[in-house]
Amino acid sequence: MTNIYNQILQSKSKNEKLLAILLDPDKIDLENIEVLSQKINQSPTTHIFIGGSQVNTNIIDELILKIKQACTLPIVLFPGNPSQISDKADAILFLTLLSGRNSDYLIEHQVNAVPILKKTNLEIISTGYILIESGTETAVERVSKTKPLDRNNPEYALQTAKAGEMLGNKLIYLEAGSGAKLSVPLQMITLVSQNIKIPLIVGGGIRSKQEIQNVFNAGADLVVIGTAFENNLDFFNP
Ligand code: 1GP
Repeated sequence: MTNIYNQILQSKSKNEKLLAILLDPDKIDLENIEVLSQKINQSPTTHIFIGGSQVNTNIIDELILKIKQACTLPIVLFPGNPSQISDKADAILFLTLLSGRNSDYLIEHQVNAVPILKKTNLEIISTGYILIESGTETAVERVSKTKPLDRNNPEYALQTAKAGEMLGNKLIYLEAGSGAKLSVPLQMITLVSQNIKIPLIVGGGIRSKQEIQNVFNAGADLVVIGTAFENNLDFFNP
């Protein structure tokens, strides 16, 4: 059995930063998986996240199996809803949208996911997911029908993250939304990371290697890159 969460904890204790590539199954051409996997293998990526707010295609199983042929990195589901669960992955971020007040994304989808998860051996990692306002409406906001938190109120983001930690979440994910105009403010990342004990994931709108470094320096333990790599497979080239 894998233990991806313990590895994340160990990395955090050693201050080793982690980097996840987010692959949206809707945007991936299965014919290109070999090249994509090769690029990932040549990059500093430590985890592959799979998911999206609204995945329409039904290729998640095939996508994961193809990646696994070419790549040994842990594959973690990052699902927008229970239809995106695949037993071919290694783990799942079992998300609850703490910033929103839509009960579907707070608990309904999670209840519906249980019978599906029971048939898998996925490692389940309880994750408090917090959407931060990022300049324009993002897919998460649209699909979840929730409002993001005020980007100028880091204290409230921290209060929300602390609630997740107290409820037993094992990770906190500060999310600006895929393709976000503005990424999560560094000052907010620092305040949250300094006041929670569990690892902190940050993603959304991070477009350069310098920005990744800034987000790590601010206190993120794991950074997620989706759009920047999707648009340019050579993103990580020196
Ligand atoms: C989205 O945080 C991830 O859930 C990645 O966002 O596509 O903007 O990199 P980007």
